[in-house]
Amino acid sequence: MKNDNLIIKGPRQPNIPWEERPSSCKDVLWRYSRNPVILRDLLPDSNSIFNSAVVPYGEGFAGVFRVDDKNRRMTLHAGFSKDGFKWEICPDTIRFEGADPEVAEWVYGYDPRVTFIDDHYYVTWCNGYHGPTIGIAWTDDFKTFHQLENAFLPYNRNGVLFPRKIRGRFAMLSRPSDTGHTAFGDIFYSESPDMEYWGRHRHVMAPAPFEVSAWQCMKIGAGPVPIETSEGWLLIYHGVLRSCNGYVYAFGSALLDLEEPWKVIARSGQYLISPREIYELTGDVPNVTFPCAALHDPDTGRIAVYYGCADTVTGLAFGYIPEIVNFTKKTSII
Ligand code: BMA
Repeated sequence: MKNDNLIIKGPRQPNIPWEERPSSCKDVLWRYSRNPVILRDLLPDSNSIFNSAVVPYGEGFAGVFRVDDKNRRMTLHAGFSKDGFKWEICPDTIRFEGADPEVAEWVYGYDPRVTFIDDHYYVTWCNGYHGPTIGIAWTDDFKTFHQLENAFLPYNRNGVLFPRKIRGRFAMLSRPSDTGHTAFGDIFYSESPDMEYWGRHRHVMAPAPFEVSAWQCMKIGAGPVPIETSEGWLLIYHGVLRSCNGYVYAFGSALLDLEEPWKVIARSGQYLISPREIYELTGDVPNVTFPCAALHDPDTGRIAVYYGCADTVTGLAFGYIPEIVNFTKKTSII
């Protein structure tokens, strides 16, 4: 591993899913040889399982999964795994408790993220309330989920919490948008004293100019929970290219200032992963790689990224954080 001086924060996780880089591979991230790791029909009624979030939990891992059912409704399910490869996903949808009745009515939910902050697991997801916005709930056991207020007015997507308070407040990235598959989208930063009232909004990043980095030229959105390093918050984010044959979703990386995360230190001009394998190129929505979670081990620098493939199945990719940090700086377009 290069960049031996990098300090990576977070609890030790020597048991994250892992496979070494194949000798033939020169890429910064490499795919799990047995992808997809979660198949579309893991549940009897599932049409697809993708864009999902996992975290270390107990002796193994837990997560919140985006399951589109055979009515093609977008639902959220809890799941558990001993090794991060083989998942047991609960057949019943998550029932959120405790919210004000006005926001508690379930319409749809998708693209969850899970963040452990202080002593709770917080779930954020794209929540239907007169259009998509960011729902928030917390859980301690992935059985009972306590729903809070939606963070923002619609329309908003890709709400991702930082894993600790910043300058004394909860912090979140999000992507204001509109009701459809918009042809625009910048990442913003917001903070909250209590997980309910969000403000002090700051602009983080806009899509890149087409001639500079085309994979991220139409819209961008935060992916997994940012990882704290001595060089800044490592953010993996998706970007969209509009091709003559439709949208292409790839992902790359950025480094954000630790105390003022709306300040971008570096931003990869190259993608880390772009659709290439058959399960990324073909499915309900072709040409989509969409990361929503990553597990990492600070001691070894290993990272395992979970990403949705073609809006149908879930894939895993592996890498070393110091190499991703170097790549971000080396290919930076800032
Ligand atoms: C985005 C979201 C994602 C989806 C992607 C590609 O706008 O809806 O859930 O993976 O489009 O269809």
